[in-house]
Amino acid sequence: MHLRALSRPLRLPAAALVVGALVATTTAASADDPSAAQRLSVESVDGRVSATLNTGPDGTLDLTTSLDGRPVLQPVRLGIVTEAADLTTGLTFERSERRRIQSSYAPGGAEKGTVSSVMDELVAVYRKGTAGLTVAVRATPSGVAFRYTADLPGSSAVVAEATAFELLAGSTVWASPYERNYEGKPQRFGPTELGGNRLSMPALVSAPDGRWVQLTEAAVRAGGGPYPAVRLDAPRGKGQALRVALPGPDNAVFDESPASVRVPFDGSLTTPWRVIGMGSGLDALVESHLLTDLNAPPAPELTGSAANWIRPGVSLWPWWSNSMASGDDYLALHRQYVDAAERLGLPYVTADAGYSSWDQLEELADYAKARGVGIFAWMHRNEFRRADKTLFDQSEIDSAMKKLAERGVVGLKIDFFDSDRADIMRFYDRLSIGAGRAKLMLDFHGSTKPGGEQRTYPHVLTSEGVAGAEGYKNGNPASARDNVNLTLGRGLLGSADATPVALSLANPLTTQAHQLALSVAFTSALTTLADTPAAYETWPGVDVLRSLPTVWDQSLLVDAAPDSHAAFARRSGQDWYVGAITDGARQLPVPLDFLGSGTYTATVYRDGGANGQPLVERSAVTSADTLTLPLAEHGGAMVVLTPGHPAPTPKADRILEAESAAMGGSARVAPCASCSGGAKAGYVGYAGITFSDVEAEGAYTARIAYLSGEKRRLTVTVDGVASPPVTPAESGRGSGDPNGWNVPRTIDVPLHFAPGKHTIVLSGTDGNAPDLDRVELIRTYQAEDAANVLTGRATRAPCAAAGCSGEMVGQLGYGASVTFTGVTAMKAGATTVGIRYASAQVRSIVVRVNGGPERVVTFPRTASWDDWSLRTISVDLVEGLNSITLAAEASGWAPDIDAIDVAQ
Ligand SMILES: [Ca+2]
Ligand SMILES: [Ca+2]
Repeated sequence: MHLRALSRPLRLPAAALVVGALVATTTAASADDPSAAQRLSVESVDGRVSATLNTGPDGTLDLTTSLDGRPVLQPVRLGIVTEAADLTTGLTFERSERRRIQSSYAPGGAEKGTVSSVMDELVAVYRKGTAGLTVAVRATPSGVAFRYTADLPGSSAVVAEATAFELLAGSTVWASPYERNYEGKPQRFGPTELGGNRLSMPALVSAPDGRWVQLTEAAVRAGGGPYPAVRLDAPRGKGQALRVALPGPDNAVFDESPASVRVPFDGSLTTPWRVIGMGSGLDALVESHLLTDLNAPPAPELTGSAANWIRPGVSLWPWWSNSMASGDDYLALHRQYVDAAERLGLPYVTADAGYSSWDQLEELADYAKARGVGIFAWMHRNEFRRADKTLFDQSEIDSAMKKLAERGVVGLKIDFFDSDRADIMRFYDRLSIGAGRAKLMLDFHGSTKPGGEQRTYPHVLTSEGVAGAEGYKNGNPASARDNVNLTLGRGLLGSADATPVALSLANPLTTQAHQLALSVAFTSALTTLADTPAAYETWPGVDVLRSLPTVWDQSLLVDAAPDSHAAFARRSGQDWYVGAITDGARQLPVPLDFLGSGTYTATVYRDGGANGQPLVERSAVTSADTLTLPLAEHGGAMVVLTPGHPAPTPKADRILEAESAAMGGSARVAPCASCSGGAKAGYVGYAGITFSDVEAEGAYTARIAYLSGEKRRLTVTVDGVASPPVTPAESGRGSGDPNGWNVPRTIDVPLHFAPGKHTIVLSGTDGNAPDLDRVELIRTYQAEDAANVLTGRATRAPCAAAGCSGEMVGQLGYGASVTFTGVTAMKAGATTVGIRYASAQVRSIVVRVNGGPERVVTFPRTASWDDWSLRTISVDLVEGLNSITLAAEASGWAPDIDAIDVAQ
């Protein structure tokens, strides 16, 4: 149900309203006796929360609220001021009605399942001359919400809102100083410290008796209004009051039209909901669904099977850890991330600023789509603005969204809203509608806070409005304490694109386990990971990143206190994830009474591993157990609880750690928190580092993980024979960036080994080499190998082009095939196989492993028959020898094949 303005005599629908598969019911309205209208009360269904509208002798209005019979705030001053009428005083009661609104609904965002909601509503209509003010108040077990509707003849404008939350004496507040992009850090304001501050919502209030209040707003950027998002101002010397303030001229950065706090309307205007969340503990605020309760249900085309294109998930994101490449470098870098997303089983890559054109985005989207990866494309909000700098209307937005969807991207990250003005709230609404029509998911950046709009627009997976990892790039990173307060503040409003798990840091303010825990402590239906694939792929926490849920069936608070620590337990299916973060060191008990019956395996990622990396521990637990997590200062822990026992962790087994090599010349081992093993070799000069007695035979790709804040050449020598030197791209965030020495990237170098044991040296070519983390040896099997079996018209042919080695196998048509007979697996199980191919047309290959079932894999087009690319698939191998057959379909053609890479 979405309540419209109640400017006319009330006609409230009484019948059940079917919304998709979910049902909302509204009881018949009943009217109050006007003679008893100085005090109108409404109570929540469980009787714990009540709210009373009081009319003062001078026609002022206030709202008293209570939890369990005791107030959590002083009376809330009500009213709004319009140009035509001051609706804060001189109001006379006209009529009221009340009803119960019950619904079961899908909450959207990072929450799945069904929420049951019961809200008891009181609607009171007041008059002042020809003007009307309607106040709707809802009491729910999670707190109280209210909103205004102003009715005036003709056109007018709201110029101020009188709403003021007066706190109980002795209350403490946590809130961020107001910033248009909501990237402030929450601060603590003691009882005498509030005056003179301008704060962002939400404000978290600790009442002197230990109960908790959350002050925020709901249904701001979806429907209604248009009305601005608001902040809370604490007047000087007025005790502890937080007054709702409309955004001022400093918010007029967007469409560059004249700045004003005016909120114009014609006839009738309904504000967003003002929300007073309440709880005897912080857990009640964590478990509340009050914000989504107050939003409208989605349109039918955004529900059920019609909405199966809305797919929450994890995204890899090059922007944070790389200097943004442009042109071909941009494409090459993003292709690497797509390949890594495919290897890690992650659904998305976020392509941030730096692409040269929408054509390039389309090329990337094509490349990604063929690998089962979706692209979120960054867009400046000005893409949706006319040449005269006014905002697109709905049809212009619909048209732009359609064109973007045709480029093959799955979603947009729209940036730089930087305004809370009413027209911008309506702009968010239009963008959400347009994206829904084009089947594009959204991520709002530089944005206002959410207020439960995820229910109306489930395809808006996340929004920023939070001090995330980008603070490390702009020199203002969030501390451990900031993160604690953010997860208990902004985090409770819904999906927050905080871009967690930042590892490649010269001066981290938190531990790596803390960074990992942020991926659970914050929720985000699109979870964008900050760091590089090279940092993650051999990191002790990689397994949890591979399978990280981004939507949750249930969320509980384990324990928390602002400024100190916060621990959340979230359920996905039968699995539970605990994310705990802390400022000071502590032993945190986690009673596991939320678990189901039977034994679970607890995998704990905690502080205390070598070189700052997380320590991983496994144990069998039941719901009767309590885990005690040792959290370091600025630390944290993640616990994954799965029924039964997990399979052993698959691991690439041919990894040569640089820190285990013999150090030559000036080379020496250095700690590196985002490197495998937590260490690297630095100061690698001409003498290099040497790996001895490496058993290998045949062709390999050496995937070398390196770190380098500047361009340096590297030579790889096998048994005294040097390969051509390579020049890896700089790692880090710009040329000469000192952080480049903490950001691992990889480069592939082909190597060939005769039978036996070998000596491999990595050294500087003409000075020092990059710092070296590791070498992963990936076995390469050439298609043209004499041991392979070719059938039909398949033919070996030379391939001189770059990216192809030796010969290739072509003419794969009409069932012709090449069978790689000697593929050796060190262990059984799912294995990543890369197929090096060229195909100027989109073609398919029929893949068969060990004579088993056929699987048809489509290969994207390459630029020409001399342009070679890699397509990665996962196949099940047996331990020892395997055969892999790549065949053309019976009546079609397959790409030319150079070789396959087997990553074990
Ligand atoms: Ca290493
Ligand atoms: Ca070849």
